Amino acid sequence: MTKTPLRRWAIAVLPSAAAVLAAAGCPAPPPRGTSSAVQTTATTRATTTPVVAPKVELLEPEILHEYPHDRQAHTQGVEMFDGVLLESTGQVGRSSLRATEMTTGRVLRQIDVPEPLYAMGITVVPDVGVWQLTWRDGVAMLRDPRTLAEIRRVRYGGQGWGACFDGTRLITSDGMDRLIVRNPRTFDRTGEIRVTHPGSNRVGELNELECAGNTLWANVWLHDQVLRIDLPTGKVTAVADVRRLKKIERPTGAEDVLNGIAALPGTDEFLLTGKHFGQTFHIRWKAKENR
Ligand SMILES: [Ca+2]
Repeated sequence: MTKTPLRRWAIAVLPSAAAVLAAAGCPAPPPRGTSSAVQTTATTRATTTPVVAPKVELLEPEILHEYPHDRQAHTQGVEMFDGVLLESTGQVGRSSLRATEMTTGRVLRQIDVPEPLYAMGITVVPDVGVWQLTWRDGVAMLRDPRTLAEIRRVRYGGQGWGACFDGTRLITSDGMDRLIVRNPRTFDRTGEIRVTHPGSNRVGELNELECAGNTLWANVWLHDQVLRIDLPTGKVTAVADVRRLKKIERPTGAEDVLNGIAALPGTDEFLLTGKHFGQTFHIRWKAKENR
């Protein structure tokens, strides 16, 4: 999309060398001039009060299958519902909500979102409907997840980027370093979760979301990264490098980036796709290999 971010900050979510060492359990050397007595005391304290360094895993996708995806789709969010892949597409005049067949990409149903609205992320709240956000229009649409028909609209402040439902709470992103918590029935804002990374003070531009239990997956806009975030604490617990998918896709536009994450219920597998991608990748995460 032609987004102009509220803030442009360099995102450095890969852990620092110190964090990597800490994550690997390597103790930092004592400061110069530290006496052996102090070291002994520190060691004793460390024994009685262990400090566990937060571990940030480095992941990458293991591709299991590739399915066709509409290259015309300016993907803003995907989610599985009742065996079909729901997809929201953006841009004014080209926004839509679609129900597609996962393995063929065939569009089973589609509702176009009229101008001037710019559709963004989606998520299904069972027995309520599918919420579809808009970017800067201040409108969220509640739709029937089967017919895709609009049920009602609500107004909200700020921008809308991604959305997911964690079983209790509706969670949305607005391109910053926070997750906004909302009432899943009314869309009313009830709080927020600040996202932090143990190895970096820079996390931002969180975009498409996917909830899976206490874990939330979020891609970082324009950065070929997917973050795994612990919902109770807001801490980043893994950084996934998805540059491999771009090498396969060979995108022609600068904004043709990964922007679709859907968990496959009952598995540890996901679907990943993006703006104007020709494929939807069926993946599971694995430890990143050193190449
Ligand atoms: Ca999603």
